[in-house]
Amino acid sequence: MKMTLPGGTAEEPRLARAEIFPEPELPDAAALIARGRTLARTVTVGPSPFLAEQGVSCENDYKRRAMAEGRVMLHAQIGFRDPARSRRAWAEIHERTAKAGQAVERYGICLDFSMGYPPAERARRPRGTGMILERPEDFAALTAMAPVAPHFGDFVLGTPAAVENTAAALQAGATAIGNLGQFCTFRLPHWNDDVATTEATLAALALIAAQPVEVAVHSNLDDGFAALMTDLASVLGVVLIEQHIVERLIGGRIAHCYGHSFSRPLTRMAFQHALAGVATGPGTMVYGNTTIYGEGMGANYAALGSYLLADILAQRRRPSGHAINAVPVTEAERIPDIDEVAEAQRFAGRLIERADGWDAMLDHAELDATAALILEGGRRFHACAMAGFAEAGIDTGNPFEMLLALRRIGPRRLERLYGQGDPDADRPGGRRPLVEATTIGELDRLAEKTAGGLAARDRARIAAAGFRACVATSDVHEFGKILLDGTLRRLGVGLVDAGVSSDPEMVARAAKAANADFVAVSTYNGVALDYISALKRSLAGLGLDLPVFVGGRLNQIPDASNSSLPVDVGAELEAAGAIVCRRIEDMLKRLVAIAERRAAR
Ligand code: B12
Repeated sequence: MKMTLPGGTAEEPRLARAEIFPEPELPDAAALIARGRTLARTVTVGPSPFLAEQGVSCENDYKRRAMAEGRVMLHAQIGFRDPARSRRAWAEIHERTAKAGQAVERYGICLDFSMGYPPAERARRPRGTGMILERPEDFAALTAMAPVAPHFGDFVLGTPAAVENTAAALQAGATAIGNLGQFCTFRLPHWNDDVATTEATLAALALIAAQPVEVAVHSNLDDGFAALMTDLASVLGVVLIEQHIVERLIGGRIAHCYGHSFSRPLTRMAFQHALAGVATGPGTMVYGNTTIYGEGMGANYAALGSYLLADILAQRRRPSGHAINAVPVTEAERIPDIDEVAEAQRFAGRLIERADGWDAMLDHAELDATAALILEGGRRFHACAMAGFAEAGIDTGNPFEMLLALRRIGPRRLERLYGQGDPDADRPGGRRPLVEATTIGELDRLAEKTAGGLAARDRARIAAAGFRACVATSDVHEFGKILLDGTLRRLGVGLVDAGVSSDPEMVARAAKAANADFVAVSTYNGVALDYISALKRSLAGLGLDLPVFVGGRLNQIPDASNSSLPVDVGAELEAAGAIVCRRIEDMLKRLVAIAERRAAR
């Protein structure tokens, strides 16, 4: 097996410190750690019904007990804009699942992305569709509703408000706090100060590590690098790098989550086995494979059954402490309601019972060989990355530098540099993966199919028009854009990449600078209408009147909503002058028409 130490291919130049850290000086890591430790004298894990009822000091102790008993644990995700509704959900889901004999053990809380802004600034910042807890007491009011372990997963760590949010979560009795994966990839709208985000995150990590009880630092790999890497060995390499930062450099305990984008049962299970081989403590949860959900509820139940069965079998064979996560079948459309969450959990409970006997039908040799490949490749990836960082002059013993470097390098470049597959320019990640991570490959094949699905005459028209498209996303959801880019490229459309999580003004400027013919925005975080209105204003301000295509999840929570659920804003987007596309084919049809008009001129 080849070892590409310390990284770099013909296409990907090696790292250099000055390029990653252009600033003459970076904040002092030791001082930030000291800040977290000092805070830990007054901020500690508070009481919660879960800790009291289970008689444990932290969730990891409970998890270890369940692992020893061979029990598969359940995780549900909740978070409505309205905290009162979330409190009701906390109590009702527990009540209903307990009555059915399979109580949910833990809840993941979906805070809104606006919770990531410093508290004093939140009121004047944009909001998404998630939960907003105004005061620290609101965190504790939530966790007091039922004996279920609170997991504050999103928009706590990894944001400018990391210290305040971590303190509130700890005091509300949470002993699993995230999301380090988000730190690496998420950008809050109009927030450009990644040094301040890293400072807050490091201080919060130190606050967690200094707790007298074990508190897991949660990292969802799909929120971080896994979603955009093409090789599961690279993903495992990232696990080892994060372990190095949190455990060796800060003295905490990390717990990884995976699952959203792991669509093949074999590699889903193999990754779980490989992860179990390197983990130092229990995992948080294995997330539902939500990328295989579509609009049909019956089809989504089949998807739910397929990934849950793999997760149950993996936990039975190699208990890793990951609670399984039955995602309600309505999730592809909108934030699921309380009944739907409870129903999905009942499904999972029954499936655990029905999973008996399946293990005997598995090909363990294939499973173990795939896990070994991921494990071995991951270890080499880690070794190469550490050597490459050191060679570039990044201090691998300094957690601030390691965190900021990871964020600035990003998943694609990290994989091109240190991936262990052979370089292959025709592959999406620039390398032939050891064990393919399904999503990027699938998107590439789907782009081929979408472009190929267009009549030859229409393809020729689009190609002849010589279009230049300015493509961007409003938030972290990038798959729609990857599919769009791949489809347009195959149709001969020139691409102007206006980036991911790009503010409307940035997109308008990119369109102007590149003399684009149209703008295409993929948006998922429930800000579609505000975003498109701002983009149209910015374009007009630059004297541009370009077609603006928009697709993704086109909804928003109305200001006067009492249901706290988002509603579709397609009609309002049309009224604001955008071309609403439910599918990429809608856009292609319009492009053919525009090309025809151009040709006739
Ligand atoms: C994958 C995913 C993620 C991944 C994204 C990985 C990545 N790097 O891209 C991760 C795990 C990171 C993630 C994070 C979050 N997610 Co998410 N995610 C999804 C999921 C499962 C799939 C979306 C997707 O990418 N689909 C793949 C694309 C290719 O398919 P598609 O959506 O059907 O798109 C078609 C068309 O819409 C079109 N299209 C798309 N864009 C465009 C643009 C143009 C111009 C055109 C022409 C066409 C077009 O192309 C496709 C084929 O035709 C959806 C649920 C679902 N099943 O849809 C939730 C979902 C979008 N996420 C959601 C949320 C809330 C979040 C988080 C806020 C959760 C949290 N608390 O952390 C964060 C986002 C944080 C932020 N900064 O905004 C919500 C959005 C809620 C809403 N608006 O009502 C959803 C709907 C889940 C839910 N029901 O709660 N997510």
